[in-house]
Amino acid sequence: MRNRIALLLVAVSVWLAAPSAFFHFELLRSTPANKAALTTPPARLQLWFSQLPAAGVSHLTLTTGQKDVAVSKTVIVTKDKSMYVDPVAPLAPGPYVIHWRGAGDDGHVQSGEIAFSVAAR
Ligand SMILES: [Cu+2]
Repeated sequence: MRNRIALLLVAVSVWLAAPSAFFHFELLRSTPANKAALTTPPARLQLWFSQLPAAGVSHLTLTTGQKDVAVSKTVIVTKDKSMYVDPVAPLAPGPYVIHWRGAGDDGHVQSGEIAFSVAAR
């Protein structure tokens, strides 16, 4: 009986915790995809999310891993819950990291990284 109650409590707490975990603002996909090895420099870096990125807190930056790389201002696309930046100059061969930061409906700020590389031609 004790074990059954313990099991029930675990089940209930998992169920209660689930919505916040499942309905957070989260990254769904990106172009370039994470770990992509590109043969041509991307003209646009675009990320799609589970919720509309809130203006003000949501943005993208690009680095080589160490140094900042110049990109346009972050543009939020309402109709497909995405945001993007365009590199201001063609990206030289090498490794890159897109750093994203954003929040959706509940205001919890989330962040993450997408790594990709551009091959020498
Ligand atoms: Cu949340």
